[in-house]
Amino acid sequence: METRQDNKEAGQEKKAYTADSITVLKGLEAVRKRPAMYIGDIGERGLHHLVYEVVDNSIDEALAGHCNHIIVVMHEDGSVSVIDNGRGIPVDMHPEEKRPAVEVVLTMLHAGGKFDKKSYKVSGGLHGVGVSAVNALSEWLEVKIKRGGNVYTQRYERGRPVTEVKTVGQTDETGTEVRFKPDGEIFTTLTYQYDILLNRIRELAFLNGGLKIDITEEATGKKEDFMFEGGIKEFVAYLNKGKRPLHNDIIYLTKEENNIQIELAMQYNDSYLENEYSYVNNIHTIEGGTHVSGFRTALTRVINSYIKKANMADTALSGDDSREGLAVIISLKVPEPQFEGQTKTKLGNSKVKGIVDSMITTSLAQYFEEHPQVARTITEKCVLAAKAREAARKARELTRRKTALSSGSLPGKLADCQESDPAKCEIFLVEGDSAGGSAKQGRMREFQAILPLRGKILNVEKARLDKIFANNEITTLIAALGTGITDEFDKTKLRYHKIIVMTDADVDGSHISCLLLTFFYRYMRALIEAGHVYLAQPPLYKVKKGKEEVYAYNDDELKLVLARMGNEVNIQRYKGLGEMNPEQLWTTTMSPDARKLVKVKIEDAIKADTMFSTLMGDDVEIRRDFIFSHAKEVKNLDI
Ligand code: 0RA
Repeated sequence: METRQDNKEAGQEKKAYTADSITVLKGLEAVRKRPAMYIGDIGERGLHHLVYEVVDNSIDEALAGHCNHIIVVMHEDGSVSVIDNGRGIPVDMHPEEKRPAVEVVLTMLHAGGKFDKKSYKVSGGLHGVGVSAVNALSEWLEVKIKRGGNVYTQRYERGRPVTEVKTVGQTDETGTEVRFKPDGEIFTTLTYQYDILLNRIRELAFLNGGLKIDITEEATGKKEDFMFEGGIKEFVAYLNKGKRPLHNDIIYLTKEENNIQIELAMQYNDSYLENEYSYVNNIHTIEGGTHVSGFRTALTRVINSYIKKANMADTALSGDDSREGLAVIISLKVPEPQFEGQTKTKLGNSKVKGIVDSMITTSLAQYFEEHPQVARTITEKCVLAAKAREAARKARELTRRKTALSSGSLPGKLADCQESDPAKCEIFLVEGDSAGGSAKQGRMREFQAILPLRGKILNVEKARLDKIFANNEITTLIAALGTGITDEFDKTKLRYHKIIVMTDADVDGSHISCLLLTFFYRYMRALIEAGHVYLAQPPLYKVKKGKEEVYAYNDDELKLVLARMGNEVNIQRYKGLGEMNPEQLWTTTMSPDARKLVKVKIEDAIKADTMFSTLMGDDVEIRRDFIFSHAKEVKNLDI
């Protein structure tokens, strides 16, 4: 094992191998041994997380008021630079550690906490592990600091310093530049995706109004810079882009109380679904939490009290009614956030609910008073939503009598399985009647059910409940699954514990998968959370040589197969499931022994949903990338 002393061969001054530095190495060693514990995973997500971690440090510097520009550069060698114009990490001797402060910051876990500035850092969990974790997981890392008139550099390899802190020049600027190359010994993929970084950077720029963030990809010359003077107000405008806002003014409320900073921006549009994004310390709280429930309670209360005062309705509105067509961003800065839930993205601090509730109640009521026209428009929309909900309930009762939503009889198109224990049952949602036919012939009827879905499925983003209940494909699906939806939804009635979406590996197929995921996310979210929803992975190619037939599920696999089988092979590219006969469909895609399934995670569903909302618009390419990039993810394979 390489030690600090070994470095003297590389021209380094010999340093005492003190107890302290042993502790340091042990800390970084722990990160290298269990990287997933520190950065989530060692795949694409963890890889990108390294960048966020370094950017977070620069954002902290910005939050402290010392930095207004951050630059992210994706280099051709696979390394990434994060450059800021903050104060620069201190380089003077750390009195206790007897090493330059920068070395302490880069080699000690949570060293940031030793300085006064990390009050908004997240303790544990996803973020806030510190730049030292990035250092530990990098093949190399170089830091360049401009501070006190000088330019300093230092290099690390796999977390260990391999040079001293050197003075390399003079400057009158200040700032920090961290360039690192993720370690191939740790990560299963080393390729950064411009779009993934871009989306997070845009989000960070929205959340930190006035901060300029640039991103450049050297290999392609792609470049984008963001600066939103209006912060989350502009975020809401962005969410409502392409929709028709009901009022021009974007409501913006902010307050600081008990060291908790609350910021909220909202605007209604004429659609039927809500777009609610919540953040705590710049972390997307996907699962919501106390801040979100505080906001929702307050919003419903203020709207109901307005409606009552104005005599606009006889009965009180539900929370759903008050949020129909609402685009809202809630962003909090909380000193010691507790994150809970499956993905550790649910805020747990109980006192936050009351603080947010009372802050929103007071300021929104005041806003309504000062903007009577806006208040009127919003509350009228909510009253309409309540009426529509009532109409939907009636439509649903009608549908129920007509189809068999709850009578226990199943739709005719469904080829059900014989097994009655849901835990052993699977249902394949298959695109098109012809593939549906093959699937019916190829399946194991003991435990596999087939539901062919024809044509375009209703985009639930654009439809109100009464329309949803009038859509054949959707009602069939609901009837087959057995759970019901909305207030009737009952997870325990689920008839199949594996719901497998099986579509062609083309643009239309991705589109249908996304629509289905959007539907599950909006109306059967608990099924995704419980891990019941999967994407089937049909092969893209069949390679034949003589009698040998091999399937390849993506281009990388095809390359491997071709390398092994050599020349004179016959390659068939599958354009759709329909090109496979029942037996091939079984062996490649349906048989539990051979198939690859990707379990849909809540974030995936959110992404699918978002694509139909606004963040990605109607860009088919991105949708396809989404499905295909997930098809490559190996770690969630359930074979
Ligand atoms: C410790 C103390 C100070 C600043 C920083 C760390 C710091 C860290 C990073 C990481 C990326 N960019 C950064 N910028 C600053 C305070 C320094 C002072 O008091 O002058």
